[in-house]
Amino acid sequence: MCGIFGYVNYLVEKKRGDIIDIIINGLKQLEYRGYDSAGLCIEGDNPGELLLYKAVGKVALLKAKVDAATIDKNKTFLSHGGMAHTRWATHGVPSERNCHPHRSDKKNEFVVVHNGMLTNYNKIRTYLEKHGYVFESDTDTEAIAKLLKFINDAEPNQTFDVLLKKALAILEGSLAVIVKSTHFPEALACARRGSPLVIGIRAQKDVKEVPVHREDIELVKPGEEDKVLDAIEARRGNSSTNLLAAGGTSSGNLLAIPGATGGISRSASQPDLLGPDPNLYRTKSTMFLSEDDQPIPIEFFIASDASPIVEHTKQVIYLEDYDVAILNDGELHVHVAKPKTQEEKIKELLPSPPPKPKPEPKKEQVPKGVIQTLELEVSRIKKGDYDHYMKKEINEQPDSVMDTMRGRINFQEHKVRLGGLVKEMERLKTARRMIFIACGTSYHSAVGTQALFEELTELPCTVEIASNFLDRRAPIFPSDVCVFISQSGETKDTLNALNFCKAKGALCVGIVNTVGSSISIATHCGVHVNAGPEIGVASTKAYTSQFITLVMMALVISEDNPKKAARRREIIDALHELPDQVRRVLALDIDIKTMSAQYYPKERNSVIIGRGHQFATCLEGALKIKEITYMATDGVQAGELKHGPMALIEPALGIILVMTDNSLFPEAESAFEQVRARGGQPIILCNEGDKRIPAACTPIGWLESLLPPGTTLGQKQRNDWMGARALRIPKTVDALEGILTVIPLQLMAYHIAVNQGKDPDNPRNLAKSVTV
Ligand code: UD2
Ligand code: GLU
Repeated sequence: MCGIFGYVNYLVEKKRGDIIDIIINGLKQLEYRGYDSAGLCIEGDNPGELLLYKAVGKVALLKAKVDAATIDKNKTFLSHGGMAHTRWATHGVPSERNCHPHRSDKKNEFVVVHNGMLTNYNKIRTYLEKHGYVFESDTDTEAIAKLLKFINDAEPNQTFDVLLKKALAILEGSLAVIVKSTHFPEALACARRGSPLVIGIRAQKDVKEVPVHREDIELVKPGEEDKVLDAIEARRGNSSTNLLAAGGTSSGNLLAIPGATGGISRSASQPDLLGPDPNLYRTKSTMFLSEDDQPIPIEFFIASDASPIVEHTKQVIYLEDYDVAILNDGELHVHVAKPKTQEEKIKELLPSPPPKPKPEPKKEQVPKGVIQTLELEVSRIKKGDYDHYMKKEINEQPDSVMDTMRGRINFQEHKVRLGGLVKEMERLKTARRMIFIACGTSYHSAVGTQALFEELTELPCTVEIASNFLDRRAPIFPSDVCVFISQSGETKDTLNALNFCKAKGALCVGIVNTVGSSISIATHCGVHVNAGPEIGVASTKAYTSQFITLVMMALVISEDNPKKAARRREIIDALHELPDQVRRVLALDIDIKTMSAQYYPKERNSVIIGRGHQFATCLEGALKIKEITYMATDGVQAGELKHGPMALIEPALGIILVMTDNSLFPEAESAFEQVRARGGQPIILCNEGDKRIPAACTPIGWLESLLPPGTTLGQKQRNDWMGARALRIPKTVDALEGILTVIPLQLMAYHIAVNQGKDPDNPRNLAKSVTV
């Protein structure tokens, strides 16, 4: 995740210094999205000239660099387009070399800022390098700039939107981009697929809608990049016309965009710009003209979220996935460049049904192309619809778990590839034992995957708390693999343990979220978990991503063992389902909120009980509750109940019992009986549809939803149901249950803290990364 900001003024005279201020101020407000490095692109003194500035670290350092630059800050521009980026590295360490904007060549023919991750950029890079394109950074982003130039070199004179759409069809992964080009000196192009982008509009006239063009595209199939690039290369020198606009839709042309109209015109008003789809929301091209048909002065603000835009304008348009927006000559045109879904393709083959009346758009749906008015406060926008970063990050998990697996798992072929481990695979596969070393939440991710490592690698696997490991100066040998897990990659105890193990000759592997962090650099090899920046002090999405990374690592190390093939397949299939299942778990939020209020109106000691794969969830859930609610909470191994913790059980104790559907269910059931026999009133965490869960374990919210409209449960009935409740989550393979079972506990901790008036983002006495 990173922040991108763009600013365009058209017929609004601005000094260069003012333009820089607008862009830098905008970028500063996006710094929470990443601050590895910052960069800026503005127009130079000569037509088509672009100036780039870059600095490692925060936006303030970029500002200092631009302030010191010998450029005329008083030069005025009637029209100008500039853009900037604050980076959270995913590809290539934080450094000036990897800082955005990235360019196609020394002449800056195409300059790009990008938020997201491309998974096939290496293939594109290799191809382009073979064809003489010289890369200057280690980033994935640079491939976009080089690819645009490659397409343009092969077929010059294409419109900006067509060029961008062709590049997007080849690129795989997530992106939000802004592109500037010397070939389109007055234009700025942006596109979104998977990462957010919003455009603010400030004009002297009330612009209510913008033109939308629909063009279907065919995405290049994975593995066919070279074929498509060859096809483009073959056109080099052949034609100076735009094959696409000329209707080149031969089946061999994977980039064909049937019905494309060739994009926007460089003149301000051209009536026939709209794409061929008659059902799309339409606007008149006069929308950017005054009553006497003159172009209106206008400014556009493009950003990763609306927070830096609201101070300039409240009129915004949110781009959707597959949108390409072209800002040119004071106009904004949105091109919807979408691949057809299987369903749409099938529909086309069927005889057309009688036309249905067009459904009214739902109240909350904004028709495409319509400009919305922001009514939110800035602080709210940064956190999206959430009051706290913690809640936002919990809710980001369907995406973050996907990002962790992106480009690493081939679900069709049941193959996992962790690029970061390839060079040490031999040592990993021949290790004598594996030791996982970490602190806090990261430690729990190792506890949660220890059993799977033991099962798949058939090696002794131990899990260590870094400080305790160091206290003991435990024996370490060159045949050991030591795995260091840390969200920030800066955790001091973990780093010290790493130095200790390195000195003993062990292979040191890092599992970190932050590219370029000390642990990432000091380890021999490792895997970035790619969960995106985590701001909430209590780790949530980093935990589930660490968990998945460790699962993938176990799958990779055991790939040669035929005895494990079926199990590996089962797990890979289950990983495929995971993002959607995470979404379903998040839908329990309302029940969890109600339960938290009923169960924890005020402070109450708690235990979370489970066993097997679930023990890590108990530890991590208890840590979440401790961290942000300050209630004494313990994660208890169900097998240990009778060896002490049972003494705590009484009606006043908060109890959460994990009873998921796996081979240890009978043991969990026995723990339930023991707890109930002593008056305990547990909340049960179990699987959807599991009929063995006692009938009384039903969430009140669900029960109430069954009542006739207008009726509610009486207090007595409520109390009767209070004894035990169940939260039902989707079923997955046992080794992955910990990812789904932890989420209700993250939500529970969050709601308890909020109910009790505590700030979950700033728990007392804690800091995000412990570097001392
Ligand atoms: C890497 C590259 C990516 C691209 C891709 C091609 C980065 C951040 N990622 O993504 O640019 O080349 O490969 O497939 O540049 N590492 C450590 N310790 C750690 C974490 C990582 O040494 O704690 C090393 C790792 O061994 C590798 C590099 O950092 O050499 C990148 O790791 P990754 O997990 O980002 O690797 P991958 O293949 O997903
Ligand atoms: N993948 C790009 C990079 O590493 C963009 C990352 C971001 O979204 O900040 O530079």
